[in-house]
Amino acid sequence: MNPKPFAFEVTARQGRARAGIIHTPHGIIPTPIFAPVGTQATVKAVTPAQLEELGVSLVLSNTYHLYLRPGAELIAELGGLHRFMHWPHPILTDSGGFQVFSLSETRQVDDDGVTFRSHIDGSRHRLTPELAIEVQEKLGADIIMAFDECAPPYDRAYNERALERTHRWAVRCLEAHTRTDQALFGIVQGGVFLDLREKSAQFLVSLDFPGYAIGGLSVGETKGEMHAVLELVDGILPEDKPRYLMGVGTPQDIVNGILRGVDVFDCVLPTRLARHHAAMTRNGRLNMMNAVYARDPSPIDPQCSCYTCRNFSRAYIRHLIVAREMLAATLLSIHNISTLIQLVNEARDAILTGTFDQFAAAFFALQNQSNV
Ligand code: PRF
Ligand code: ZN
Repeated sequence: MNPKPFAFEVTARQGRARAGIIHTPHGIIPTPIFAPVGTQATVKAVTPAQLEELGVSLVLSNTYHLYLRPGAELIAELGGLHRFMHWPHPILTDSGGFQVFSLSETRQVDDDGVTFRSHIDGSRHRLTPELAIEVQEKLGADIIMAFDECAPPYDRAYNERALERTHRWAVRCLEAHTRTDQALFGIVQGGVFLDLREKSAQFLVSLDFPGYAIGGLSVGETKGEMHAVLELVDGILPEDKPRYLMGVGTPQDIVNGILRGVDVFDCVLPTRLARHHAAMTRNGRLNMMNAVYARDPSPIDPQCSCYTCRNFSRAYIRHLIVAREMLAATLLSIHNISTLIQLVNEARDAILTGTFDQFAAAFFALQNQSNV
């Protein structure tokens, strides 16, 4: 038993890649890990029992959405988020900063916080670092996030201002945070500007967070710029703390992130693509509505061991989509999440056995093949 409610150990390394274990009050998270997103306290179309069968060890949820509906007090009254959504394993909540900026049309940022209108009913709200922490304490996730401002990646002046604000907010989040059974992660920002990223990482390291997220990536910058930021930040963040790359989730980005020292990923991609009839495989996406699958008896991906691929044909899944049956979204979500879980599991095994270089080379060779 680990005496501390939250701890991280690195168990193997290969180059910058690391395999490790995050200990939380609701169980362990082996890393590298992919966390599916349950924005509204549900991973869309998938039950917790199905997530368990998939081997999911961490689910992400959103402060912004749950604060607006049904409200943090209600969730606290019903025993907290784990109990409310019947997910007794680790949960991470995002702070709401990013969602206010991406979902709410009218919003005003000032040094104290953000005023915005609800995307649900247009009502006016104000989120501050203190309130973001208060809400996350009521929800009760194992890992909670600092309240940050994610600026457009190429706007230098905006990034400078947003960074100062994000840093002051990080200090206020630490001061507001009282629950000792939750780990509060700081978020590195700074757009594509390496000097700002360096400043941000160094400042947050000086505050000694139990873990660090890298925000403001996968928001329109190039892959090369994302990799440069990850490499820079990898050299500054402490090796004995987990690193979380927020909102990143294509198979390619995940392998590239692991290669550059990232431990945790989350993304809506597998579940969102599933609702748009797309199946993710390691060498590309398949549109399962395509008529070529009408009589295809094979599974989506013959290499995949998920519940969907073990039991259902492409023809059946196409039929469900064409007939507008809800099970289509469930079976595709299961397969897509499983693809990413199997990917990080194999990456972890490869790091543990010292074969990650070969694993990554084989993975990228497959990409090149499928693109010709
Ligand atoms: N900040 C927060 N959440 C996020 C991001 C961020 O920059 C991103 C960017 N990819 C996704 N989710 N708080
Ligand atoms: Zn599958």
